[in-house]
Amino acid sequence: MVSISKLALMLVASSTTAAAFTTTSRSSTRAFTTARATVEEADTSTEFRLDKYLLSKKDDIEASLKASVKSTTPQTDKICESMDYSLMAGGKRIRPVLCIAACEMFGGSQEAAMPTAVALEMIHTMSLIHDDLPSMDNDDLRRGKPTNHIIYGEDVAILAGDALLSTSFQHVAEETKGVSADRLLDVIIRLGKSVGPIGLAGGQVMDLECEGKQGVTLEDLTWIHTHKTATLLQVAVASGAILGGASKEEVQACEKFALNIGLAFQVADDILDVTASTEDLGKTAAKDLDADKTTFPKLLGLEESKVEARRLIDEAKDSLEPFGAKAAPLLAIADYIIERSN
Ligand code: GRG
Repeated sequence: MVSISKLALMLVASSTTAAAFTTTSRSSTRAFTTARATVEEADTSTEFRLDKYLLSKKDDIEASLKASVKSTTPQTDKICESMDYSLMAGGKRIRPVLCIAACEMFGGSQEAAMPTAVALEMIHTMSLIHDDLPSMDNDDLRRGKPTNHIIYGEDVAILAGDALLSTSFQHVAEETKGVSADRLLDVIIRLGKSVGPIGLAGGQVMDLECEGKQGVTLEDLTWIHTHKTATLLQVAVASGAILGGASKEEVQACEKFALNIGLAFQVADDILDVTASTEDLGKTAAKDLDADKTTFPKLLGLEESKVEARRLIDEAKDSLEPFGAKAAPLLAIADYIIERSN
């Protein structure tokens, strides 16, 4: 059988132009606590304390997210409240942390990466708001809270997602300091691609088309999740690397790492959908079964999915070997991605 990571590499190569990739909960406290619990169990085998690392980033990320959406006139109070509601609803903040960790691996500062880290979380939050809409997954629970459209109505929820998306680009362009214009442009182009037809939107459309369909293959599933899930994690790591001053070859190594952790992230998500409770997940459990979706456990079986997730993470970690001890945060986050409980 062709491995998922090989399939993904082939699919990325065939669905993007050569320039595309080569030129180049319930509350946040709970999410970070979950990471601590997981890592403490693994503490005997690693000297790097991911729990401490995540906690050291948490306050700055949360504060930057909070400051990024502010109503400036009474007329914008409602849309900003709706944007803030979902952005500040908690979540693991994996994408911002990946971006900052990758930037720091190349000697860049957290400050240089933070506007992109915020933008990534805005884009991710937009995708969650839209994913939960009645016309998509039709869910009423996200991050342990009622979904955006349940609180603000479908019309405002759509617009809050749109506004988060456009604000994300404005935020990166306006707030990034101390980075050359060509590196910043590279980051903005990658962010744009990650949301379009060869990113979130394309992955979601293919996902909708496959819902309830028989004969969905591992290749179809890998295409969906490479674009719907892995791409944003890939951009998080690659952007951080670019902002930190990485060379083209170093960015490519980071992309390989991130594609594999992105796919493993989705395999873990599919596993959690059938093994974890709604309470633990902060979103409706067993949703994939109810919607008759093809998932990795459905195609591979639960145990084989766990083996595949571990294999993807091990392969991902190999890509960071050239960076030695400086890769410790990214390596630990990679393990956390498949050991997490929500
Ligand atoms: C409107 C242009 C446009 C695009 C949106 C709806 C959509 C298209 C795409 C769906 C993308 C999606 C929801 C993918 C699932 C990815 C995933 C596994 C999300 C869960 O991420 P976590 O676990 O969530 O990091 P938290 O809540 O911790 O942040």
